[in-house]
Amino acid sequence: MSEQEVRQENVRIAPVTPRVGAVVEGISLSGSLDEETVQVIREALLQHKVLFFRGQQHLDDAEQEAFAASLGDPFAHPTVPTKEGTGYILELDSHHGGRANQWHTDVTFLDAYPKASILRSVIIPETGGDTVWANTVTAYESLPEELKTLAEQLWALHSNSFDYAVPQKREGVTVDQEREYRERFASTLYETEHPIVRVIPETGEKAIVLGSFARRILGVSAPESNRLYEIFQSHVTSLENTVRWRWQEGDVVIWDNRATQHIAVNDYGDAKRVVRRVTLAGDIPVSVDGQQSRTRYKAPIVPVLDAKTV
Ligand SMILES: O=C(O)CCC(=O)C(=O)O
Ligand SMILES: [Fe+2]
Repeated sequence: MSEQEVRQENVRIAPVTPRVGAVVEGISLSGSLDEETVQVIREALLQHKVLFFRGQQHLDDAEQEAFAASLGDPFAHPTVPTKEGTGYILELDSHHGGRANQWHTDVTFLDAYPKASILRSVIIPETGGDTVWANTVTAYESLPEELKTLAEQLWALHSNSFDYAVPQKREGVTVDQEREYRERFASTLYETEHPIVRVIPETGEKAIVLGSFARRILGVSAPESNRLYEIFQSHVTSLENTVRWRWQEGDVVIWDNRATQHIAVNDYGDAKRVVRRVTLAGDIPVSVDGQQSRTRYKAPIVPVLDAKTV
């Protein structure tokens, strides 16, 4: 056991990298964990930001939801219907366009976006389909002081809109699958302003809030917005701030969605990959100077998409 590993009765928490991610052994996840064990998970999540649990094949959809309910308040995706027969499960199936192959934090187009996500692997390709997480707190901390000060003053507009004019042919995804996915995802359009740096209430840590739902940095021109985005986002995706997970079926990963971004590597062609997620309700982010995020716009939209645009 390395010095960093922690033993709590039968529970072992071993960091995967110094900055982000830890493997948790000795907990069989369910809806009937005692409060002490749930507290161990909560504290480990605050510390490591991403927790990996192997061998949780015993979980079915209902038990994943029950576990989620013991950790927080399950929260259904605002636009994508939950899997049939479940209250909260979002299924991502590679054969139906479900490939999260851009860096993002879940659902940041809402003001109170989820606090945590719990992802269970169901079908995993023989090779490929890893997921990478980045610690957005260490990303903030890695900025030079001058850029920290700048980031703390900036806000960004986040939206779930797709840019239908931009061709986005994803490997392994047919035109019909892309259409089906986009139509569901953006059935209601949201636009929300978040500070680029939020303060996490429990720890006081500062985290960068960007990722692929961030459309524009406010108060600067579009080219300036693009350049500034690149500067801050490059600290998020810097390899030092990331951890990459090679999935096995039955794995469960929990991430602090306020302190991370993630991306599912789209390197497995048309192989089948299915993962199921439950998110937990979060609170409205607060900037370093105490202002809250705000939703500016919310309306149903009729998507316009034809085969030429995909
Ligand atoms: O497919 C994955 O590994 C990640 C999917 C994702 O972005 C999510 O569940 O929030
Ligand atoms: Fe995600």
